[in-house]
Amino acid sequence: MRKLTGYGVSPYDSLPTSPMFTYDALKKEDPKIYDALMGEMKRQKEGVELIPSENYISPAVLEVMGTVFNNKYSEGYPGKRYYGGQEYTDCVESIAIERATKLFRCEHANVQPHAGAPANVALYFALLEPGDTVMGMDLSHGGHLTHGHPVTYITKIFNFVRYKMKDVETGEIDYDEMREVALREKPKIILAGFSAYPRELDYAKMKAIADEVGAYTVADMAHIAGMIAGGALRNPFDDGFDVITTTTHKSLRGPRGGMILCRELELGRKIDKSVFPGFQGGPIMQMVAAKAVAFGEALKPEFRDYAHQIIANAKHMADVFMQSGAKLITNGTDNHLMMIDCVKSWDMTGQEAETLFDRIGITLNKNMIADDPRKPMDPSGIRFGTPAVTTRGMKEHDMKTLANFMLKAVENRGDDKVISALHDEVIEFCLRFPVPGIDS
Ligand code: DSN
Repeated sequence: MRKLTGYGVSPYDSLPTSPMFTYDALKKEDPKIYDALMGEMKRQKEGVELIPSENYISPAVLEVMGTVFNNKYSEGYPGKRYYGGQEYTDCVESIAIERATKLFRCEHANVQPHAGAPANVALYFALLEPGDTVMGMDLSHGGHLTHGHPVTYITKIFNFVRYKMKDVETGEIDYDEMREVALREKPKIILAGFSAYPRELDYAKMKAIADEVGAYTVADMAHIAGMIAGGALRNPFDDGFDVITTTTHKSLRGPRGGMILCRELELGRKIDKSVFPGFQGGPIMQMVAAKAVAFGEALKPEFRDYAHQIIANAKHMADVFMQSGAKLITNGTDNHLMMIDCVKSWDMTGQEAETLFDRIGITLNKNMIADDPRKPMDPSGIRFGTPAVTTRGMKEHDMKTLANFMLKAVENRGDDKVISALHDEVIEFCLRFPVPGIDS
């Protein structure tokens, strides 16, 4: 951990802050928090962010998050609020809804969920009765905690059944097994979506199975929302899916938050009631405003280029690792996600690899791999992805440079001198790529 010097003296005073954000008021009022902020800004500038669920928001999104929209309570929805003084909050929420529905080609959007997990919980309560069944991807094959991990409270209320990959070498889902389980268990929701799965799903096949058993189709597209918005990956609504849930801060490059989209307005009314008053209180209006700004950015043509470049970068990086002999889970990627079996590839654990890459300024996360014999706090794999580095303007040849930094670190893991020199090289490399919100 870096040492902060405490009151009034920041070790990061020399850091050039953004021309837009001086943080003068913060520095005067609370030097300890100012110091921590300066440290985080330096970390983000000098490091490589490969955590696939992270990104850098634009100066405009960042700017609106720190505004007086924070001061307003707005329970309800535009035109139907429980407090007065809503002319401007109604304006920003209506714009966010309009842009979200345009971006994802659907009839209804609820932009109030505070994050992805609350969005999923509100969704379950909107569509299910206690005891009803949801069928989602097996957690050990890339699914998400909110898709029914036993540690979550929703599993006390709803029943969760699983589908898996048929072949972990290709990542192909076992759609025959999915159909068998669906016919037997009669789920009310068939859930597509993942947080650690590098391949595309066949939404049409899932929709056909759901139709056979009368289930709703829901896609939790938190990881790939940006690529869907930018036309680089398939939109589940095009295959007739009923609902999409997502976070807004991953590849979609908005503020931290969640959102629920419905293909048809009628289902949207159920979702609205479930989000408020069913589950949440007042929306966090500065985040709703920031969502509106981010969706506006995602509607621009340059966002399409960004979405395609994320995937091009990931594919290139995956190839470099595979050519080096590293074992990538599913032997490649269709989206932004890559996972390496570190035990097989480098004779080290996922935790050891995460710590090693931290030492050279490359941030990623340890992760369970399919049917991992190890435990979540010390799993066999690492997970990483390209949305954040692509935002910084890195292209395919830069992915090769990054992969080579990582491979050199693995090769020289026992040599502190090489690791330290490599860290210097990573910093030098990073400083060539501006960070939105810090450098502009
Ligand atoms: N924490 C997010 C991720 O990293 O994928 C998902 O919840």
